[in-house]
Amino acid sequence: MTFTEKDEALVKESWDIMKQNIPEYSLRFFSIILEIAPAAKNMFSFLRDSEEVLQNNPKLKAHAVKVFKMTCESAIQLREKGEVVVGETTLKYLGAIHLKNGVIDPHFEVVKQALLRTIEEASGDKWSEELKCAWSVAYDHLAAAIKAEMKEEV
Ligand code: HEM
Ligand code: ISQ
Repeated sequence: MTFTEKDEALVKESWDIMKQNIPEYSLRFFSIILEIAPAAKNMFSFLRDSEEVLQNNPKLKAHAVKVFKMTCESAIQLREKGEVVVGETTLKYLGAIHLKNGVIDPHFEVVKQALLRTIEEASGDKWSEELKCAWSVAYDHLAAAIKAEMKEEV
């Protein structure tokens, strides 16, 4: 599938909406992950180590934002270059972090569903099949790059 200028615009537009309320959407994103896979909670050090409720967790917010931002950047790259190029060190680092925390392939589907649902809620009547498809494609490319790196680490 080619990633068109329109796809890129769709992704950027919904990211702009999300940016207006980062605390709400990052919390929502994470809550949906835990709804689908409650056991995932123990994987996140910022939850293990703190008694703080999700709402006030600055680390959660910062992490969730990175995930959205990276997916958004991968959309831009897909359109510009036709592939996702994450910096070599970043990718190695992400591969290692996820491997270390016990992330396995099926988890990526959970995070994908949570990401899409968050965007669906955030974008309201702007939500469409096209928008969903654009984010899915961008996410899948990014996820594939991280998964590949995780396999190399073994
Ligand atoms: C950490 C991105 C998929 C679980 C991180 C970090 C980023 C990130 C940026 C923070 C690294 C740091 O700054 O220290 C992504 C992206 C993903 C993805 C872009 C998909 C395309 C997943 C999946 C899981 C997961 C599928 C499984 C539930 C974790 C965990 C950490 C982490 C447990 C460590 C958090 C901590 O304890 O500090 N991820 N991630 N990630 N991610 Fe992901
Ligand atoms: C890290 N990796 C994937 C998804 C996440 C969601 C919220 C916080 C951190 C995350």
